[in-house]
This record gives sequence, C-alpha cells and structure tokens, in this order.
Amino acid sequence: MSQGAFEADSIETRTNGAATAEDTTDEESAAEFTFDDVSVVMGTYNEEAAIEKVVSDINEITDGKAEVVCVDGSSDRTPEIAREHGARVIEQEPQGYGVAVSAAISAPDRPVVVTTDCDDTYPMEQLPEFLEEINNGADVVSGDRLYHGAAAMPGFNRFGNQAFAAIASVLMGTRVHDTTTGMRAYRKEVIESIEWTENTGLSAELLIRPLMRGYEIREEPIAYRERAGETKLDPIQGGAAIAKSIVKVCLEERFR
Ligand SMILES: Nc1nc2c(ncn2[C@@H]2O[C@H](COP(=O)(O)OP(=O)(O)OP(=O)(O)O)[C@@H](O)[C@H]2O)c(=O)[nH]1
Ligand SMILES: [Mg+2]
Repeated sequence: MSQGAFEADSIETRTNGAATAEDTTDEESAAEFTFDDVSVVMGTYNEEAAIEKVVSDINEITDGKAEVVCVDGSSDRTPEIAREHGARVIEQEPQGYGVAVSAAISAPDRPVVVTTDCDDTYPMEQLPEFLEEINNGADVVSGDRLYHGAAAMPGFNRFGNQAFAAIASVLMGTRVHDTTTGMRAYRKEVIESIEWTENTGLSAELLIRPLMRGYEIREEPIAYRERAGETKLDPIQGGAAIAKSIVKVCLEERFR
C-alpha cells in the first residue's frame, strides 16, 4: 500500500495505488463481471473433512453460477464428493501446493479466477466482495487474514506470515500485509501474462510478480476459520521454502 492510497469508498480495502481500470475509459475494462464469469479453483489432497462444505458454500453463495475446479491428488473420497457437488475434477499426482494450484489457475476459460484452500479456512461468503473489487478495477484481490487478527491461525504460522509480509514489503518497496493467503481473485489476463515458478511459495509469487509489474493489487480483510482436517504443510520446511521464494521472486522482478 503506498502512502495515502486508501480507497475513497472503503477504509478497509488496501490498494497499492497502481493505475486501475476505473481510471480508463476502455469499454472492455468497464464491463461488469458476474459469477457466470468466475471459476473458483483449488488444490485438493485428502480433504474429505472439508470438501463438501467448501464446494456447497461456493454453490450457495454464487447461486450455482461459479465454476468449481479441483486439482486433486487424493487417495480418499475427496474427488468423488467434489464431483457429486458439481465440481470439475482434474486428477494429478500429489506434488505440492504450487504444482496443484498452478494447474488449477490455468484450467478455466472464464475471465475471473478465484483461488482458495479446500480446508474450510476461507470465507466463501466474501466472494461477492472479491468480485466487486475486480469490477471496481482491481487486477488482483488478495484476502488479508491478518487484518482481523487471525486468532484461529496457529501462533507460529501467524508470526511467520507477518514476517513474510514484512520481508516482501521491504524488498518490493510497497507495504503488503498477507503474502501467503490462499484466497485471491485474479483477472485471467494477469495469470496469462506471467510465468509462475514456485511450489510451496506460489501464493507469495502470485502476489509479488503482478504487484512489481504494476498491476493493481487490493488487499481485502477476510475472516479466517480453524482448519478442518489435517494440514498438508510442514511449518518449518514450508516456511523456509516460502522465505526463499519471496527473496528469489522479488530479486528476479527487481532486476528483470
Ligand atoms: N492436489 C494437491 N493439493 C495439495 C497438495 N498439497 C496441498 N494441497 C492442497 O492445497 C491447499 C493448501 O494446503 P494446506 O494444507 O491447507 O496448507 P496451508 O493452508 O499452508 O496450511 P494450514 O494453515 O494448515 O491450512 C489444500 O486445499 C490442500 O489440500 C498436493 O500435493 N496436491
Ligand atoms: Mg490451508
């Protein structure tokens, strides 16, 4: 967030202050997207405890209009349950978060892609706010779990996520508050214009590269719930991989 760059109509949403579609008279940019234009995508790896709730929430909030895509590496009933609830399932050997999410964001043809985790931590009830921010000119809307304190997040993870945001902010020269969130909305053009390289660090990369290329990024405060089912991330190994990705990606973007 650059100095004094708050949205006029909202004191909560934080923006990096880049030029927005609102600033242009381009007719295509001004078109309003609806949930018929949205795909909600996720990696799913043995998420039997959460898959039904997550897909049902999306169907309910979007009136069944948003497409749901799961890139699945499960050995449990996750893919069957996903299909029963109308999701499109793409099967893939489990190779980590970023490999799954990378395939998931590339799969849809729709112009707006939303990522989430399949663990019921993210508030699908806030999907309308994410779409509204896209319609108001954001290229990327990034859910900020830390704004409301993220009490449901384990303390170690909360500290790590604050540290990642601080490091990325210093390296980018722009204040961001949550670089590792799983819930974001992207204009598909942004995804198509950038090559992604990271695995565990993909979430941070998906924020840093667009921001450093001048896309309009807005952080939207979100509620964050306790995870259903087992975590797939080792906090020490995963944390080290994320820190390394942040430094690497920031330096690559700085010197490209
Ligand atoms: N297909 C696939 N999905 C994966 C893989 N690893 C993680 N996921 C999914 O990616 C999402 C994020 O993983 P999480 O375990 O929630 O990781 P996290 O959010 O960093 O950790 P928590 O804070 O414990 O939720 C979940 O929906 C996982 O099921 C994988 O190797 N393959
Ligand atoms: Mg998660």
